[in-house]
Amino acid sequence: SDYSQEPPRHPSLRINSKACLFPLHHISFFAYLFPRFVVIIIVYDKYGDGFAQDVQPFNAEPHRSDLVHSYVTPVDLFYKRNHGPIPVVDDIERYSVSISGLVENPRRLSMKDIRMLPKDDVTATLQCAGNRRTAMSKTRTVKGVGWDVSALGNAVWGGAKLADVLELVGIPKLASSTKSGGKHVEFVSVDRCKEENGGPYKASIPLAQATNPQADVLLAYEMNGELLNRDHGYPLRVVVPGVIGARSVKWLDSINVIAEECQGFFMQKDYKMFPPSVNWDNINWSTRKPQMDFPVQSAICSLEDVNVVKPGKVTVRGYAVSGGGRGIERVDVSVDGGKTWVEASRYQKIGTPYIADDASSDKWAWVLFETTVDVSNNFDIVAKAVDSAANVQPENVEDIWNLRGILNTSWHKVQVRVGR
Ligand code: MTE
Ligand code: MO
Repeated sequence: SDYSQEPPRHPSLRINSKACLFPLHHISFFAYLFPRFVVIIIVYDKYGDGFAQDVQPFNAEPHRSDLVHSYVTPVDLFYKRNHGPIPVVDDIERYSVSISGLVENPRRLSMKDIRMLPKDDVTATLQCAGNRRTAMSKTRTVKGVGWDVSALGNAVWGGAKLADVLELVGIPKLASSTKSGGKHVEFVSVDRCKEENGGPYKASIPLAQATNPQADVLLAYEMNGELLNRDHGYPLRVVVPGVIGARSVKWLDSINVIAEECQGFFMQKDYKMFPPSVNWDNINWSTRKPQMDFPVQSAICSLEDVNVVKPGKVTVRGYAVSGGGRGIERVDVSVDGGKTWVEASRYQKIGTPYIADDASSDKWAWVLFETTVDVSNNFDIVAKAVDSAANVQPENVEDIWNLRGILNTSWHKVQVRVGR
């Protein structure tokens, strides 16, 4: 197959590249019509996420109603999040991943070497920390790509366990440090982004997680049983289950075992959770840790933000997922804006009830939920999930507002208006 070609992208994907607002080829036209507008655009870009890159980086999410048609999200519908142009790795014979840093036996692994290790299939939901950001920005402006509720997807990732890969360089399973003082595993990509001043995208996880076979961290070369395509990291990506998507580095180039966590932009100057009082004038990035586990989340996908329906039965269907391998214990649905609740049914395999922490449940994966409600007058439908550690979603987005607009896990509310 020709990997210089763009992979199949479902035509219904909503493209979120902020840049699309002002594609470069329109500027001369704008300049001609409204010279002042150009000044506005330039000021906008000073703060923006790369309008000058035209339609790069490519960011897209499916429509929410498409998301819950299947437990496993089809690859062409899966959200796509990039910080720079999508790289083309076409010479697979020459491709290799170097593993070095604070290790006994640094090595370079070819795809052949990686495929020789036992293959693992892990069903895991990947969720962008910015999922549901658009709703958060309605309270107070935040900085970042606007997402509805679909900046996540559930896939079956196939690849080698990172714990097995690290054994090849002399790091045993369940190690929390190496002899030479390595405590973190850094993943460096092939792609280049402006936030790293033209350097590669990178992130790290603790060595203890990387070497724990139960943590299921993968170097994945398959997605839903197909060869990983280049939107999702061909030829090889990291998948860190239960953790915000930003740590699952695509187009892996090298692995460094290091003493301190990765000092890259996306670990140190982004993807951190700040309290609502912190703004761009008083922010001190070093006061917070990089976000890792995802908190409990859910959203209604069978309804829009505002719906006009006929009186009668309405199906409420959506997803619920938590980080850190915490399963979903319960999903509550309210038709009176959160005064009273009913419990929705949950499933992972269609037709089979989901039981949290059942040996057959996919602990890194979402559950879909469904319930039917009677609609006779106007009301708000709300969903909230409870995870296996009894964590509950917060009610109000105001309480968790943060300047980067991450981790909006507030109760998901939609309006239903009765029409004829
Ligand atoms: N890896 C690289 N190399 N470059 C990136 O821009 N984006 C990250 C992560 N890995 C990114 C990356 C973010 S923020 C997310 S949410 C996921 O990839 C998105 O993965 P997907 O595009 O396969 O859905
Ligand atoms: Mo993300």
